[in-house]
Amino acid sequence: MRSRSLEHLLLLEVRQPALAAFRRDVLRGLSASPRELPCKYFYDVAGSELFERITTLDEYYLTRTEKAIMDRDVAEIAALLGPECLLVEYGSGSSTKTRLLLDHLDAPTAYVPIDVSGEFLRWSARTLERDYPGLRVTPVCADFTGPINLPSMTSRPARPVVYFPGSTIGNLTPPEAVALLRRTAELCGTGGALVLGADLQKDHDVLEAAYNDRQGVTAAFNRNLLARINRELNGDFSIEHFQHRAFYCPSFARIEIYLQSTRRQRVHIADKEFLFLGGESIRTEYSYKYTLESLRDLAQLGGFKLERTWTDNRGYFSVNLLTVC
Ligand code: SAH
Ligand code: AVI
Repeated sequence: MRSRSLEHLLLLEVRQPALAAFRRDVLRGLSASPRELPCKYFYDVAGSELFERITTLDEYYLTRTEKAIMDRDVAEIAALLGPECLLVEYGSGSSTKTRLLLDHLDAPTAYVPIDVSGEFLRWSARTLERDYPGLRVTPVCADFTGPINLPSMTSRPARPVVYFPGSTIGNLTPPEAVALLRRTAELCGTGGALVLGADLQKDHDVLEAAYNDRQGVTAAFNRNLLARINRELNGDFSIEHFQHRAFYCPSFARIEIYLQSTRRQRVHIADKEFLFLGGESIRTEYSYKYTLESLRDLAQLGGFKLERTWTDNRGYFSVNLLTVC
């Protein structure tokens, strides 16, 4: 009983600064012109579960295609990574594709999944620990765009290999992606490696369908951000009066996702009031689409060399092995 309430106090201590940062970022983003909200806040438990449903949709080819590449090529990828690496994953979510890597890696020293969605992360880590009894799993609830302190857990010097699947890199702007790669190169050290999943440019209709599914799951995922603000920050968004909009912008090679106000309305959060005109939008996400060329440039700017790329036969998605220069 006593240890449960201690755990509760510890969780509160972790959550208070996170809640303050959420409030600060939301107020700042809604005061900006044009309005925007950081996409990392999609992922509370409800958001992570909605994302898992997205991965199963007919239109959302990304997860299926990346998994098919991994199914086919994981043995080769794991052999190139070598023995006894410390596997770190950015934006691990349900860690589903990670299992393929773990099944093939030669004696990984530990697995460190990093994700902002704390409760979902702890659940995924527990499930993985149960299924891989010999593996040390140390979840870290953190923003991978900030400083990353790896837990020290082995007496031998760790050789970190970073796994960053799902094309979550695409949710960063190119300068943010370069900055993340530079910090990752530092974390891995010379000879270190990054396995990066990145979605590729393709027919615009295929791209737009993936973010406008017929069942409306992506719309629910997008709107959940407003529900989360209502729940955690005591906001009063009238969620049914915001509609999901997603389209491909070829000049930036990115899907842009918005919540558009369907009428003139006022919203209150903390002690602030925001007036939305009919048709006014909040940008909630970018999802950049790469080419093999732009991936090579990104790798180089980020302090890596693009060693190998594996793609599916339609050229929809890529899994890339980058090594620190
Ligand atoms: N890797 C999984 C999940 C991708 S969804 C897959 O390939 O299917 C994106 C994941 O990244 C979510 O779990 C989300 O919570 C996490 N995430 C998004 N932005 C993040 C950030 N800035 N720092 C840490 N985790 C983040
Ligand atoms: C996590 N990330 C790569 C997804 C994407 O495709 O950009 C998030 C997403 N947004 C809407 N649908 C899926």
